[in-house]
Amino acid sequence: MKYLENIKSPDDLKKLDIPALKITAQEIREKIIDVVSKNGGHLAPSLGAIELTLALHYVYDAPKDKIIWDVGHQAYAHKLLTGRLKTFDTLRQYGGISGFPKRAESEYDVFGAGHASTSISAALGIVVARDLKRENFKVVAIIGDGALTGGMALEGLNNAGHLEKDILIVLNDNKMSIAKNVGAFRRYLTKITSIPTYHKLRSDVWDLVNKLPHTLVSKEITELAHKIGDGLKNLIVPTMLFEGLGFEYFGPVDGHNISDLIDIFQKIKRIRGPKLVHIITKKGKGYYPAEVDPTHFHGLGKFDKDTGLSVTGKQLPSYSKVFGNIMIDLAKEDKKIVAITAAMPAGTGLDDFALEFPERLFDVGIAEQHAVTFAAGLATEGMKPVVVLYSTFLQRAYDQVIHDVCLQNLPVIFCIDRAGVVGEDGPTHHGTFDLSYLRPIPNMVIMAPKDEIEMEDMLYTAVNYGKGPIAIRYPRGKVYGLQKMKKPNKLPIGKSKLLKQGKDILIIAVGSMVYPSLDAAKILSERGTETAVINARFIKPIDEGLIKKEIKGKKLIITIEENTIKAGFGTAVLEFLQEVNVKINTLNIGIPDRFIEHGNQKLLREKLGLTALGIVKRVGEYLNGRKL
Ligand SMILES: Cc1ncc(C[n+]2csc(CCOP(=O)(O)OP(=O)(O)O)c2C)c(N)n1
Repeated sequence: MKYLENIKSPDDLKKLDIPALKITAQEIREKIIDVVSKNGGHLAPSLGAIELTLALHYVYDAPKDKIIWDVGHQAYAHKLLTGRLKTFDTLRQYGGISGFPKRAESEYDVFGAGHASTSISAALGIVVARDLKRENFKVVAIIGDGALTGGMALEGLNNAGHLEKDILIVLNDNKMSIAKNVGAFRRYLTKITSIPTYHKLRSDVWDLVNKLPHTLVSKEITELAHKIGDGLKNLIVPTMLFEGLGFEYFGPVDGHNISDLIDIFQKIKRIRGPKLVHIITKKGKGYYPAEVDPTHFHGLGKFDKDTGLSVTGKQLPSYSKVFGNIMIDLAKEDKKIVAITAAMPAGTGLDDFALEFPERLFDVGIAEQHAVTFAAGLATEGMKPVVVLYSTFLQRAYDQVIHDVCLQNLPVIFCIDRAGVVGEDGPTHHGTFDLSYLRPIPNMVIMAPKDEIEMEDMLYTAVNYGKGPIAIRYPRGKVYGLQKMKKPNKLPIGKSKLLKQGKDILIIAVGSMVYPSLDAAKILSERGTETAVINARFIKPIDEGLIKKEIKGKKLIITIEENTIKAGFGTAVLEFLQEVNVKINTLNIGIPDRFIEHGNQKLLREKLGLTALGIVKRVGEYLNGRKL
């Protein structure tokens, strides 16, 4: 390493010339590939944003100037240039640095991220605060073409164009979301990147303006340049969306050409008002396997950096994959089934479904809110819409779930992937709230399967339910590898299943916690505490009949769920016990009332006590602490 190791802060970067910056870019690339190959992470987005990051930190003066990342999965170079080279090896590991910008981690991480489409709104808030406080610094929001498909980004653009404040938005356009980016916006971006004549003429005009001394760039001259630009534009392009919204549009610029990027940022720094620079980048830039397959290398686990091949353990499929296969089987039988994904066909296991039923798979972009209301519309016409979202991203569409689906009691099927702790992506991505946020909504039915066979039964039940909204939540990770022996069964709504009898204590377990509970019950029973286990299956409605029957004579009722302990399944059981006025010892196990850090999924579950031994320990502590 020639330059990178001497860059302690962006100030050190400013001493380098263009050839040195190019070498630094290469060093950053190598470091990122090396660490991500060992720790997993978001490789392709970060590789595509290296030159952009160098140019931004070269021209702007962070942390005084504020650089705000969207999603933040492309910010590895930013971390390396802002004092985190030494800790970068710990990326995404428990106790190590986060895979996303995190305010607590660095003063350079101005705004935490993980979910898409937030950067413009956050940056605009900072801009308005700056102006109200009469402070003087620059604010830059970076957003990808994928994240721009999110409604919130458009709300931010709308507001920023209206307020006419001094803000720069960098649109990092690599034509990719995680999958290929889709939508009318995408089409528009392609259109404007393919009219070079206009952009060339236009940038000549701006070049001229920029050649004038700073003091001479008056409002009048800027306006004149606008007018010339507009005249050219009207000759060549019918509409310019960003300009129509009040942004000065610059670009398209080659996002891997450091000197061009520095040049344009230096010029733009002198122009006040809302500006948007459109840069064109290649996802995975500089690492051949990632350039060829940017979707796979978007975010991945360990891999061999020489070959690009994943280093995988046991070859069991994931819940998402099994889910996708079940969807195909069900859709073959039932033409009304359609699937909706918000920019995640591969992550949700729907990529094969997309091949099999291209006209029945709707990738709506990063638009969870729209996905839900779009599904509601489909349901009013008798279709069977299956909305497949990660638990953490469904949070975005809460009002749509309540107002558009549940209030109208529409039969939308929610398949909620990545429920529970997800691992290295950390608190922005853990799916630890869905049971709590869905449970209070009237009409909603919520299920959680203990394994892949039950997931099939639940999906079959859901698509044949038809009476209203119904949700299935399942975890990130591999299935158990069980043999499918039968056709799927329709489950009676709200019925749990007693899996093991025992006279002393009762565990009622939800989804991913059922097998650990059975193991715990075995250990407890061997130690003399006979433990019964119920597989809850339904979080709403709960099986009041079975609970009432099975609590009889028990010394302790335990609930366990991979969800926050607040307002989750355990609370539902407590509410029921209170309703029927039963006084009994209860222990609710789940995720404590705090945001859970990043780290290996298995390790996190161990630390949270969401394992068989964890359950045994908690029960032991409880029994020792109380006289039952
Ligand atoms: C609200 C939300 N939905 C979905 C995701 C999952 N996600 C992470 S990155 C990404 C694609 C972002 O594409 P883009 O903004 O173009 O950045 P790129 O990865 O191409 O650099 C998606 C869909 C998310 N982070 N947030």
